[in-house]
Amino acid sequence: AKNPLRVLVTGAAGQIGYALVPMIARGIMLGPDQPVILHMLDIEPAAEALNGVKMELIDAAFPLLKGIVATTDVVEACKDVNIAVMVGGFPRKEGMERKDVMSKNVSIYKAQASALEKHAAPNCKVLVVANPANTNALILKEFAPSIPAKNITCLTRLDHNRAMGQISERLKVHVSDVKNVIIWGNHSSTQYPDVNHATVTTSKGEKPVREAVADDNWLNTEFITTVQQRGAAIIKARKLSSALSAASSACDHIRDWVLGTPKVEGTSSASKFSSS
Ligand code: NAX
Repeated sequence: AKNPLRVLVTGAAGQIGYALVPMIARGIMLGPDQPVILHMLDIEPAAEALNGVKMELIDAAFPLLKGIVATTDVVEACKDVNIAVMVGGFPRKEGMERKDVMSKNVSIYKAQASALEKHAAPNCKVLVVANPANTNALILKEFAPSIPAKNITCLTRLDHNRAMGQISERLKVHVSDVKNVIIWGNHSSTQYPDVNHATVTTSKGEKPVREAVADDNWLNTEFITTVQQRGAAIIKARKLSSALSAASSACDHIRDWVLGTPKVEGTSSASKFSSS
């Protein structure tokens, strides 16, 4: 049997955390034969809620879940982790300026970077989900210089999956038949979902997406804005931001990174260098 991997989720008492931790414990992130130990970090005001999540994880009796560390102590949370999914952060609140959110997150990410730097397992892989994701990843890289830069990434896979979802809906094909979509740029409304290399498999074989859609106007306008503004559409509908899709995409991101992608399929992952 494989040794368990330690997976850190920060902000684990939040919305995305609540969707993400059971996916990890079920083997969706690292595979059905990979035992895991979950490390969950949140802040003091959320400590009780965090303990509630821990109770539910115990109650779910996951066969792959070999241990749970639920804590508000960043050092304890980072100890020996192999994978770190950084979901916690300070959200932008009404009346706050972008620079205020930035400076709050700079201090959070500085502290968490130092803890990972000192206490994480060598070769720890980091995925930043919390916005501004690219900036938070950059701060993490600056303050955790011993973690190889290539091990620090942030989430664009949700945008990638959203783009594939729109093509699949439009062409009435299954999403797994759409391949090689690319997301360029930041996780924000300035991103460019690129279907120029994408293909779709239908009963008549494989075709470029542009040819199959046969509507450049839609691909160049509505398709792009729908993907760019999907997050806002979810908030409008749910009165809460994307959570299950974000959690699922975070699993896709790590799974493809650790276990590899099928030969012919592309994926999207942002690094701190792709800024807007
Ligand atoms: P929630 O507000 O539900 O959860 C955030 C959690 O983080 C809370 O439990 C909070 O107590 C905790 N937290 C705050 N400061 C912390 C700290 N210093 N250390 C540890 N935990 C801390 O937000 P949720 O909906 O889960 O979203 C989390 C983040 O994901 C947000 O920044 C959001 O903007 C970002 N998103 C990024 C996406 C992407 O594709 N890159 C998409 C989804 C999501 O909007």
